[in-house]
Amino acid sequence: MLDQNNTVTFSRQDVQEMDATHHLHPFTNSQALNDKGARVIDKAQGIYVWDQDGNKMLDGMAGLWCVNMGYGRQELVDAATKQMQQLPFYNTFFQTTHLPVAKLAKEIASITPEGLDHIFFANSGSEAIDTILRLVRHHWVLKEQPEKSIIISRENAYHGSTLAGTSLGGMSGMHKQGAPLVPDIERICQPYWYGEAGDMAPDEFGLVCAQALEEKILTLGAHRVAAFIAEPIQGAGGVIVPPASYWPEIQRICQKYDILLAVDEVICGFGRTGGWFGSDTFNIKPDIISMAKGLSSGYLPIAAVAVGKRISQTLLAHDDDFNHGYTYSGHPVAAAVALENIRLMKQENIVQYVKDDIGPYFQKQLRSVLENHPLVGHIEGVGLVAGIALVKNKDSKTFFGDELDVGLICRDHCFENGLIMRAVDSRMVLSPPLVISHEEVDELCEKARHCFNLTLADVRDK
Ligand code: PXG
Repeated sequence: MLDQNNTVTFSRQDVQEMDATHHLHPFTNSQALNDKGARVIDKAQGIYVWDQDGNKMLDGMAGLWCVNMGYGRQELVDAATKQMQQLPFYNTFFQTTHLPVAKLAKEIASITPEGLDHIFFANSGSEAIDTILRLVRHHWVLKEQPEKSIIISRENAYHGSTLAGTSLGGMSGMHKQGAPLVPDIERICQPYWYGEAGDMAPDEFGLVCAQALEEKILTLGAHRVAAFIAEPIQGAGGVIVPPASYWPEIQRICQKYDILLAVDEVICGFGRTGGWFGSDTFNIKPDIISMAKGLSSGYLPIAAVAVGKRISQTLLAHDDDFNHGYTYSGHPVAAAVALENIRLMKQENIVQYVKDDIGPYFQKQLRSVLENHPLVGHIEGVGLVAGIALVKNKDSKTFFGDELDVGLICRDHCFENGLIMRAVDSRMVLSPPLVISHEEVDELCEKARHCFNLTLADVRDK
């Protein structure tokens, strides 16, 4: 079709047809999607997105946990344009560098936890995780302890979907596909207090879960364990916030047995929890961290691994190559956008805003508007991330059975009623742009309550 200016326009049906015929979506049942037709997202501004039918939706997920500074930031567009004109691409492999990547490495080193002052670049969180896996194992080989190769992670963790990410993650649905997985990976329980603690108090349960790491290390032998990897708060697992006792005990155990502590900051990084990193919020002292998503507010793909002194000194002490890297490691345009994104975050004092102002307000409003709803069993969260457990009976803490996907029912009501919320089984999760205002938080909570009512009407007698 042609519009008045003789340019080709596409209807929603055109887009859906091309999509159904040729596009394989991530984490999607393509058959079911093609019967229904994908929702076509057309434009975005601030914390809102519009579909091609003109429906406006409050994006309670910041895209996919990433558009931290909100949509439509002209400064980020300008940074990309300028860098594309100056130098659209050059690699960083063969003893070359460029200003944006060098500046970004310095900038990241200045905001990461103490000692993490060498930065390796990648394009996605999954690639950053692969980098961590290879780097920590390589570290122990260089230290002449090659038998220290096992990495311990957690059930229900998400560390991306490359083979290393899938293997380190704790998602059983992923493990079944594309196996065999990477060897020498072991898992321990997750610190999911509301769902799995029984009668234990939060701090008691936090200690039990952390001590599962010690038991695992003792079973395997500390001389065989390279690292422990975990997200500060599990994101894709349903926003699981560990009890306060958990991280200090994990830290103690890693120190005691000389195990590297790798922290996956792909969701928690860049202000989400009210610190630059989740490690700041939980007072974790990691040896290595991954970051992606919020690094560029999702405007371009870029990820990084910040490497602490223990590992970087080992690497730098050896006169040899680290044989690892991606064509687009430190892509100049993505680096320029990330730099501008961090500059904007600082200029707008966004981390402080999440910590002292909008984060506490969001957590308070969620509880005051939603906690007494019959479907809501528990709300947990920190800063601008939250998970809401939907239950069949909140007094007896009875969960819905597998035959009823309450999360998907709720997610569909949200989409139909102008709110984007993600469902992780029966948990609804929220991670809105960090620039959200007080009025927008109120709107989000009211919309969520309305959608919970619609969901309740659907599931009441089931
Ligand atoms: N680590 C963590 C903690 C993540 O949340 C990755 C690594 C991988 O990043 P990339 O950029 O390779 O996707 C992630 C990504 C969801 C969802 O449905 C979550 C993620 C990605 C896609 C979907 O919640 N997190």
